[in-house]
Amino acid sequence: MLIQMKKASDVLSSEITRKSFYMNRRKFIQAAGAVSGAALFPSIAPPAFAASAKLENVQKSQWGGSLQPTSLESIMSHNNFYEFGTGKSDPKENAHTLKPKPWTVEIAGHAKNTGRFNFEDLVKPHQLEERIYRMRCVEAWSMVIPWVGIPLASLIKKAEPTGNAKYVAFETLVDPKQMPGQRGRSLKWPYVEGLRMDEAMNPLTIMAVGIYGEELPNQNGAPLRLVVPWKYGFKGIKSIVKITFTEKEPPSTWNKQAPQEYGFYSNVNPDVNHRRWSQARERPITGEGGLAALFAKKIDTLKFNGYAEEVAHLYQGMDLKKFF
Ligand SMILES: Nc1nc2c(c(=O)[nH]1)N[C@H]1C(S)=C(S)[C@@H](COP(=O)(O)O)O[C@H]1N2
Ligand SMILES: [Mo]
Repeated sequence: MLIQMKKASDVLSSEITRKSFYMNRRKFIQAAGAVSGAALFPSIAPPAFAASAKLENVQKSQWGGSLQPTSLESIMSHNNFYEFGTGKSDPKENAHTLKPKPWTVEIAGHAKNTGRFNFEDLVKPHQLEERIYRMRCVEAWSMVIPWVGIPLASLIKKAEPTGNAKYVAFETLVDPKQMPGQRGRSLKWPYVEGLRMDEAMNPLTIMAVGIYGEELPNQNGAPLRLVVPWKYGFKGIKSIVKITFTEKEPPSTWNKQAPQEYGFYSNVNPDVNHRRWSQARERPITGEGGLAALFAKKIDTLKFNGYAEEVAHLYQGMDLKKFF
């Protein structure tokens, strides 16, 4: 998200290593840790790059097989997560203080099966799937991310919402000890987001628990975050602790922050510009190296981020310039 225009250096700083290099380095760190204790190697084992756990029994899906995923290094290095600072590299530097285990999620509001659930109990009944999605940030950069997650629809069905449930609201953890950015007032805490029920039930919408076949890195929203690929990235709320079924449209953080710039819907739309910049094109971040990324050719942004076939029907008859 953006209060000011992005600097070119923001992109440059994230393009350092390719995935293969990163993987090898991590294997080395694991080996070093196993033999002699990682503490002996503090300079090569920053906490943000600690090994995460492989996810078992992940099914491939029909989505995104032809897209070329962004390098894991870039996905983990160029983030928006204001709970850890407002800079793109702040989450990588600071998110090691987040403790995603143990984790509980409260289900509340208009549903039969409300209560507080262990993260594992919430996720276990559902089939994990890989979904390779293009993600488009409102700042006009994009990445292709191989998520692992479960359809939000299957989680919602388990909760058994009542007829009064018209929207789903989400909240991120509030704990300034774990999230140092919350000691400041860059945003109002908790970070909150929401979807209309039919958006939440759309098969494209997932709750992500992993990337590249492993548990989510902290900076990407461990242990559980929302992914809505036809909307701008800021709808993808991270480190969720509460899901509430509501009758009224719930508040969303960036809409509260700057209502003239960010609407509730936030669908990717090249025809509706941000008040301060065009949304017609985007710069894909690939992870192919610093200068290459900086001078990477922009591509046209597609309506609904390329997922019009799956979701355009949700907005039939709505004026998308008004409901932006
Ligand atoms: N809790 C929380 N969730 C958040 C944000 C945030 O600051 N706090 N930033 C959003 C924005 S603006 C984007 S673009 C995406 C970035 O996700 P990524 O860092 O995993 O690519 O997370 C979104 N979810
Ligand atoms: Mo964003």
